[in-house]
Amino acid sequence: MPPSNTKRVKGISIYRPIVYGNIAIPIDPNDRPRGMPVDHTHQWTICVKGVDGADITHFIKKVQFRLHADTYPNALRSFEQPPFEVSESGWGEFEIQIKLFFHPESNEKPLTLFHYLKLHPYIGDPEELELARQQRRPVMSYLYDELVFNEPTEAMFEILTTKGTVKLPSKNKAKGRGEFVAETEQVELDRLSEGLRTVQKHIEEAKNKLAAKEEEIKEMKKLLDK
Ligand code: SLL
Repeated sequence: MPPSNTKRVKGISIYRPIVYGNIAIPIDPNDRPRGMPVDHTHQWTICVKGVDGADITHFIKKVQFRLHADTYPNALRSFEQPPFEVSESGWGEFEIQIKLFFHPESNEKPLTLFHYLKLHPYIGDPEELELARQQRRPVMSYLYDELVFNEPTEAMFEILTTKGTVKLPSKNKAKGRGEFVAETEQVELDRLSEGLRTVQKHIEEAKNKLAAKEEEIKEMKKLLDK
């Protein structure tokens, strides 16, 4: 019998990390991309993706981004394949509704997330912010989140535990459900802390790079002042 789309696996939650948000790059007025309206100040991309390029297509079927309908034509942008992202240009910040659709096996309703498109740097040392603006540094606003499949359907449990990066050793197949679940949870925990460590490492590396660049800028400024 194929695993059920309705019967749920009791007492278990499966987490899957995602990252969503935007990067915005200020347009150089002296090097404006051809055909771009003169009032557009930024090019930006909003996306939903897995951590470290991890596949999310085995649980996400479709992603819809709802842009500012008064100013963007075809404000609803849908994607059924990765990359789940919209690249646009514009002049203003606004809230983007992101709707995630799951595969029918999951029997889950779509999930709506909100992301405020960020174009401008606001927080930080005023001098640094001014410098960031002058140098047209890219602005980023991303969020790490975890989707929780609470008591997933048997079919979704099967998908989540066999597709993507979690591969259960085949010896599990012969076991009773009790042991199977306990081991799966341990695999999940290991995976999550591994994921968290990877994200923390990325943040740390990005911070170090930024600090080094800022140091370079300071040195350059000193030279200029001489
Ligand atoms: C507001 N926050 O509440 C603003 C809306 C909309 C930004 C900002 C459109 C670009 C284009 C654009 O940048 N919209 O005209 O193609 O009023």
